[in-house]
Amino acid sequence: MSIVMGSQSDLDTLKEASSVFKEFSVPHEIRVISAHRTPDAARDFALSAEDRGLKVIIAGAGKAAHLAGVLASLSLLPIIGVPMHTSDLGGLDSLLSTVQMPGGIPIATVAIGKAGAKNAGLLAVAVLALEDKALRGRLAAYREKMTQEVEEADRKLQESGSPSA
Ligand code: RP5
Repeated sequence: MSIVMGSQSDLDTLKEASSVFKEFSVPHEIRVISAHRTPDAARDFALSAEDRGLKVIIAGAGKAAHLAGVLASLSLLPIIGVPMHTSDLGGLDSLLSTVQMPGGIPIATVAIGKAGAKNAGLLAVAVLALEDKALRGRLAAYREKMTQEVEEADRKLQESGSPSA
């Protein structure tokens, strides 16, 4: 599993994906590779990814975010794109650059920013879980815990007395 980002400045966001992998004990690497600033490294990374045993690549980038698209153009591995939040356009620039791929070269694009990075991690876990029963069990338990937390929050709210209509 690999998490790649276009700049060191993306790390705070992509840490969310790394946290998910740590929670599920999924081994992973974290790389800074830019489609624009280090195009040769991006190409080498994509062409060697499958031979290195990677199964899914998470690629996060911002602004004219071409990293996920470039990797997807050079690798058959599933690529999950995380659009970074940006100061100028709020991440809409990153989102459109990542999601609007031409037919034939797909990227599974998630939400802008930290929620997207977290979901990228969970989506990658779901892909791995297709062939790993133990991991699938941990994913099911994760979902169940979330469900219980929402039910518990609702129960407490009802006990404290909901406002009358
Ligand atoms: C993109 O430009 C990076 O992915 C980052 O989100 C954005 C800004 O990069 P820095 O100028 O902070 O290196 O390529």
